[in-house]
Amino acid sequence: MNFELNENQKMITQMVRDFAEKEIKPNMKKWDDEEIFPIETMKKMGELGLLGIYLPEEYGGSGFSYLEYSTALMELGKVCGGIGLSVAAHNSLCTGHIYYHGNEEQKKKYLPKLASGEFIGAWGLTEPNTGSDAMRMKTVAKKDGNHWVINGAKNWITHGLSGDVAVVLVRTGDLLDSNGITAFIIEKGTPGFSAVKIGDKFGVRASETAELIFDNVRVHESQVIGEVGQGFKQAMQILDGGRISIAALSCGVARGAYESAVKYSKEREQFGQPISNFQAIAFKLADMATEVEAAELLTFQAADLKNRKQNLTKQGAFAKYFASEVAVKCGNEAMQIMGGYGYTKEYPAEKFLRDARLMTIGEGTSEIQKVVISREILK
Ligand code: COS
Repeated sequence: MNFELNENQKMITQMVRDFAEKEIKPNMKKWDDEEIFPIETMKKMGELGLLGIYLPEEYGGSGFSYLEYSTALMELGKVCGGIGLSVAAHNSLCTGHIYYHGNEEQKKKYLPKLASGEFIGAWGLTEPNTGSDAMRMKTVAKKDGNHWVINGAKNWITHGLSGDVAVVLVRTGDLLDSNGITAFIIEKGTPGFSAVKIGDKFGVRASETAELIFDNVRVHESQVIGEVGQGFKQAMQILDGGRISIAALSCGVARGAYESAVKYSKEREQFGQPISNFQAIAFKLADMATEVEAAELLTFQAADLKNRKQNLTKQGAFAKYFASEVAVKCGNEAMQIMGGYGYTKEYPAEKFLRDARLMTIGEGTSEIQKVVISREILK
């Protein structure tokens, strides 16, 4: 066991930090205020290799592992949870689904474009009436010759509007049949396939969210990922990996909030001294520091299991559940330490708190993580 960052992780930390300083920090207030998804910034992250970070070089990727991927998200989360969420969803969900379950032809066709940022990826599982209960989805595909015809809708889809390609989970069998759901690759511009932006979000406002609509969308059978009927199980595996990315992002948000609280408490004076001198504040910082460190260790443990192709259902849920709750706690405590200033947009605490709140909801709520964990430990 080695708890040091490896050389690649150190290099990525510096690279993402430099990029964030130059490209994200100067613009992120505008993106957040106006709910702008900065697609050009995404493309630049593609040029840096952040959009295919764990893909092998043969598919245009950077050839790193989940440790480096997690490190990049931790660094992005310290700056902007919205940008981090877009990078996480692009890599883990759409790109990951094609990489782990697609055939060679699909991988060669889509992965280099997703890795370079030429294509932005979206992934659709959730529907307006099925969130945690994903299996009960209603979007349906019927076979018609060598095509499938899809009807229905998907909700809360990151990059639903700007995505050039989407992986979508659709019912092809009976309701509640775990072998009755299939994954399809659908390209933007396919007739009948449209999207509507979902606005007015509380946090992660620089990340685009939309509803996808399917109105007799004809998709060739060559766009099916893996076997017909295996989509639900593929999606569960993809979420196992995706939860590592949300955990990593949560660690970044938590650390960002913690570091801003440390800085503020050393500068802010009350009763004739910096407020960090008071145990009421110092103990809050001690709790935050301990929990951020524990969240990072859980995240790297899950990433290491993923790298070694071990089952990580339980550890991915541990990491996602714990890290996301720590992010909310750190955002909240940072705001408390900053008092009235923390309650304004001039100080960073409120954005960390708003961004953190999504982490306990997206890719499975904290309650769903506890369902997954309890099922695993009681098996
Ligand atoms: N990896 C591989 N297969 C898995 C799996 C995993 N992690 N989890 C479940 N499966 C398989 C099961 O083994 C089962 O297979 P069989 O029917 O052949 O036995 C099948 O999938 C159905 O699983 P299960 O019976 O557990 O399904 P449930 O309907 O009870 O749902 C939960 C399980 C609640 C865990 C699932 O619906 C879930 O994760 N919901 C949250 C969805 C979510 O995170 N949405 C957010 C998306 S935002 S991007």
